[in-house]
Amino acid sequence: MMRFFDTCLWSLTLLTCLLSTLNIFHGRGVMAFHDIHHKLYETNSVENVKQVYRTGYHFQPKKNWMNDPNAPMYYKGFYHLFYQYNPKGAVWGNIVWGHSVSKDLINWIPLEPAIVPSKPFDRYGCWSGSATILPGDKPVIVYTGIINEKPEPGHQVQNYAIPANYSDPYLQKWIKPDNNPIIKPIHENVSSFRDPTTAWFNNGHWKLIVGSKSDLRGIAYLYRSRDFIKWTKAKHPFHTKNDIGMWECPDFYPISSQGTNGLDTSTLGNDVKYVFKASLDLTRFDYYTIGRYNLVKDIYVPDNTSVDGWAGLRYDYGNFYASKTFFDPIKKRRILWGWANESSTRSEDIAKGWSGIQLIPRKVWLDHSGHSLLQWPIMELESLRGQKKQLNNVKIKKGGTFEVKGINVVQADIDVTFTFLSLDKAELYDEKWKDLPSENLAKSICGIRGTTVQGGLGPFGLLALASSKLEEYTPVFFRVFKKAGGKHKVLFCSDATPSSLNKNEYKPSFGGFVDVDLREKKLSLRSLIDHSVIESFAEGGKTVISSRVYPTLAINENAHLHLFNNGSEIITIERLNAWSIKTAHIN
Ligand SMILES: *[C@@H]1O[C@H](CO)[C@@H](O)[C@H](O)[C@H]1NC(C)=O
Ligand SMILES: *[C@@H]1O[C@H](CO)[C@@H](O)[C@H](O)[C@H]1NC(C)=O
Ligand SMILES: *[C@@H]1O[C@H](CO)[C@@H](O)[C@H](O)[C@H]1NC(C)=O
Ligand SMILES: *[C@@H]1O[C@H](CO)[C@@H](O)[C@H](O)[C@H]1NC(C)=O
Ligand SMILES: *[C@H]1O[C@@H](CO)[C@H](O)[C@@H](O)[C@@H]1NC(C)=O
Repeated sequence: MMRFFDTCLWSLTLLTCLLSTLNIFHGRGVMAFHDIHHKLYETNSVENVKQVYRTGYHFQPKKNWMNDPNAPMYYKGFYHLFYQYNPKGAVWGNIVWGHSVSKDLINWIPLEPAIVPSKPFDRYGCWSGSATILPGDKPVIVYTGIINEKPEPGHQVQNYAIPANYSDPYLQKWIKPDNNPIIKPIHENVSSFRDPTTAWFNNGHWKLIVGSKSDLRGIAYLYRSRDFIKWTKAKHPFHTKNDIGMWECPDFYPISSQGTNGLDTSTLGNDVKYVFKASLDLTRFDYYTIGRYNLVKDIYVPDNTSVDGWAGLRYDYGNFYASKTFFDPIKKRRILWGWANESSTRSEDIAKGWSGIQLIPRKVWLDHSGHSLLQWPIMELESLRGQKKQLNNVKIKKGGTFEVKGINVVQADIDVTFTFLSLDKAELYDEKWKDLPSENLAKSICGIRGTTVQGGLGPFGLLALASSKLEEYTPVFFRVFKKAGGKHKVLFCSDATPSSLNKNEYKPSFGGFVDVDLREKKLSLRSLIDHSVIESFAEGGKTVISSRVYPTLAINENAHLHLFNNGSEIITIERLNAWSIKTAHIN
């Protein structure tokens, strides 16, 4: 019964409390409760049911299902975010374009859905798309319309929409002209032909790409237009790769090889490299390569330093999909939006009345190696920082933990630098691991070793959303390995396995490697914690992992935050800055 009281003391409503109690004692989903007390659930508004997992500063609609971010842009003083939205429920379906605007990318004003099925060319759905700002500050959206439910998942075409009133900075009304669709599949697979990108301009043409596949070949088709209305398919795909599956939500943009500023999508130049990203339908991760744009052939060619395939670089090694970038002309940066789906069950999502969040927008730029990207939460987030806790030079021995107190640990921003005296104790990298599937190598090792197998240099890091007796916690940590030949390999994990006593949730041990020079004997970590999401950035954003977690005990005042070390090398918290993050005004 102790648990009952722990859980219930802070409870928003008795119902919330009963729901979590049922979870604890029966290890069953909320649905069990829902089944038995159907009436009770129905008479309560969504606002009262199971809202402990709603985020305080991550974007989400008031209720219902959300997936891909669409057409992010800046227009006349406002940032716009559109998103795939089901206005009728907490599961995927009835897709329209939800719409919100913001002055700072953190606080959002909700508007009416901007694009909804209404015409023959989008009657069965308005799926993902992108915005392009045409000369004269004229935004245009290109999106995928579903014209028939068959063949599954729907017959897809590309349409455009323009603002009804360019003087309205909210861009509330959009017109879908009758000369749509502007791009139709001819030889392409009609049910795998979607998600047009932002267009770029060169050689007298607008160009955009559409994601597709043929059998297992991922394909980005290139289309060209002089007037944005009449589009012609290029002879060669812009990029293609076999044995990979459908490319959803492709994204293509230039990136400066110097500095952290972003570039407008149409920028070409000597100091410019390019990023190509695809969301892989089969693995459900966003992969990117860094490469060149061959202007003669009008094709993208990844650098030989970028792995092009399932084992390639990911923006994020956790819950992160269908991302999209845009160029912010005000702060001259490129900003990345990504969707994090729920790791709870469908019936739990229905019971809580919502599903899906957008992660904090990230600034992206090229690492000085030129081989990978760096990502960092936009600086505007810092305006929500409240109470602060600082630590310096705290040493943690093997098996030790150190609790960070004095901030609101369920809505927090933690920035910490770990140091150690030597690399000598790093544990040996097991050569047998070469037999693990390469696209999931880091994740597998995080799962095999976790935090409970004690190591040499690591595991060390944070125990986020921890309950008082560590019945639940989400560790975010490093483990350093020594390979034959003396090279080191740094593993970064965000392990949802111990995060919740609820047995129904998806609790993966997400992981990625961090390409870092350890000569300074330092590793840094920043984590954004927000009730049911933990977004973690290793080494200034070289490797990022977002995890969705649903503790049953470690909620609100009952949650704790610890630093820990489970390796024989003593770890020093050289510096820790931690802040409570205030609740943003979101929709
Ligand atoms: C267009 O938007 C402006 C600014 O919001 C508004 O003043 C004007 O009335 C709108 N025009 C129409 C035709 O709705
Ligand atoms: C076309 O796409 C559909 C939907 O994913 C798939 O079932 C079908 O096999 C695809 N056809 C080819 C030739 O790839
Ligand atoms: C990779 O490409 C660079 C030039 O872009 C070239 O100098 C280098 O030899 C290539 N490496 C391999 C292994 O092909
Ligand atoms: C550290 O390792 C010990 C021994 O395996 C284990 O009991 C303990 O739970 C570990 N600590 C963490 C935070 O996982
Ligand atoms: C998010 O949910 C989990 C658990 O159901 C699935 O395993 C993932 O594939 C899914 N991710 C996406 C991008 O849909």
